[in-house]
Amino acid sequence: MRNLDRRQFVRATAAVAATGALAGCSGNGGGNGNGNGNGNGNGNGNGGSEGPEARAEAFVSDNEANLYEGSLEDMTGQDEVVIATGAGDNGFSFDPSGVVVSTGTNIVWEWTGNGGAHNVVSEDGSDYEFESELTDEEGYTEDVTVDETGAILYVCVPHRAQGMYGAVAAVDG
Ligand SMILES: [Cu+2]
Repeated sequence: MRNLDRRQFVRATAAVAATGALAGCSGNGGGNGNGNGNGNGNGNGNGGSEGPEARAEAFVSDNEANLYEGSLEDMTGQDEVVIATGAGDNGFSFDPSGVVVSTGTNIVWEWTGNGGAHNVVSEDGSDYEFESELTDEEGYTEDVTVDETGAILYVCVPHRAQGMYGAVAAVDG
């Protein structure tokens, strides 16, 4: 599912009808207060000033994702990409944790059985939204096909504090 939500600002035009002079009596005019109180500053959804790769990189970098070493792994041109879920020495990693794929790729998270129970849950700002089962079953899989360009930004909720984050950037080609 692709989240196309884009914040729209509805401007309350204060149509003050100041022109009714001919009506003689009146005196009361446009008392309508503008009602747009949306002061939220969440910066996503602005028409692509930052592409999927930049957003994916920033996400795993900012969250200090385990096994992320400063650049996304290029796995473009593949029909399917498997991300080990429960990788690394202690089983608290996604491997690869940061990856670039082509649109149309099926992303498969495959549980290793290590590190306890994991899940894969999209975070704010992700263009794809999903939540997997929470399980420790070796060989369990979840998958998402990325049909459009965008970033998948996700976390394993139980191991957030251990740095179990990951990101996928889906690009054309
Ligand atoms: Cu986990």
